[in-house]
Amino acid sequence: MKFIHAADLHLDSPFLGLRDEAMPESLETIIRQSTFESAKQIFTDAIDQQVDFVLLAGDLFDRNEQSVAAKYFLDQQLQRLNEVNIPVLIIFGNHDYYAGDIEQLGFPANTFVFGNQVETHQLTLTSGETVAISGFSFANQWVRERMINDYPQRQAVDWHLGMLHGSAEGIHSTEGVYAPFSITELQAKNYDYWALGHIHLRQSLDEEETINYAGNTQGRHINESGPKGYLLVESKQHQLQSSFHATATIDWQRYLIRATGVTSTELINQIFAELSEQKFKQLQLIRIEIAADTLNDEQIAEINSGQLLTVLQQQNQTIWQQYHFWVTSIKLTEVTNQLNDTIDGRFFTEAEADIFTETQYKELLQPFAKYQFVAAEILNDDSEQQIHNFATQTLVTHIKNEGAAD
Ligand SMILES: [Mn+2]
Repeated sequence: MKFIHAADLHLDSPFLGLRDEAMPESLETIIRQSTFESAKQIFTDAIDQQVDFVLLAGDLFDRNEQSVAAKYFLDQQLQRLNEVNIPVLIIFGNHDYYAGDIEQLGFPANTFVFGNQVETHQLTLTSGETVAISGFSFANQWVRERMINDYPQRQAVDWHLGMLHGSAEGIHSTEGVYAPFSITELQAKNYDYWALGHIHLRQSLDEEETINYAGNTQGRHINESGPKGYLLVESKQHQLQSSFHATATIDWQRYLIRATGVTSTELINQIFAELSEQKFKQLQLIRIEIAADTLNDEQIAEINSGQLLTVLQQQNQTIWQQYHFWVTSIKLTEVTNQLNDTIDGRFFTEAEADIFTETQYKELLQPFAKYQFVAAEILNDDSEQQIHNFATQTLVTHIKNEGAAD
């Protein structure tokens, strides 16, 4: 038996937070196409590798109002596999929940979509082996029940696999808690493999690596960096072995700079010199992080006002195709040390603990959070840290200027 396990394709993700005036149109197109390109490679590999079947564990679409582009794309890809008789099994997740008639989706004959209750679909492989696959699709965005309770015990087949889009307890993630389960509950079913979806960071939950989150297929922001793709699962003497295959066309990364010059021109030149030296093979979307203690006040002000980024990106427009990188943002890091130097550190720490609470932060941003694309940008750990850094830096600048006036 050989199959592909992929999840969280998020086809046609809009990459809303990324667009700015400076970004060249051709780059924007590449980014916009990236979720499609990665998915297409997975289907191509399925054909080339002659897998027995493909499991797609939820969030195929980025949102439940599926774009025509995403639907058209998926239809085409399913059709490619239909032509070579490779079955595709789909569950829908919290982003692409579906409660309608599955027939209405118009998928080709090779495609099986699980309904909103846990059900088991059986396949017989060309080798004669029998495979049972249990799963369910989200009917709405908010499935909070322990759906794991409805999964049957292992059946009398050669292989029994589970597909589940949901949250493993004890795993930290920024994705919400849906259809929760424990590893013990999964193991109690005695299945041979669990194809999980929902958490975008690829990981195995057991030592044998048969309970896996495949992770998403294309990183969509700085917190989804690193290689993204699918798991190829193969049987060797009735043991299953999974291996990761990268398909994403774009990667994200933080790049730390310690400034060596004193002017903004020197800083910009340094950033380009260091990034060009990396000789990236794949397109990188880069967040520059500059150690604040290596900068002077003027440079800090030029970064905070966004001026440095604007000039940097204008330059970046002319070389991104040659060096395969685009700088999306510039942030300051290591700012608290400076603050401790300037005022009583203990006093600041106490005030900080009162003000920078998660509750305060969420309350402050709540009015904006009703727009889903805004919520996705601001209500995560990372932006909280950014705002924190920015506020700290602003405070440092103010205090320093106060001191200078005396
Ligand atoms: Mn997802």
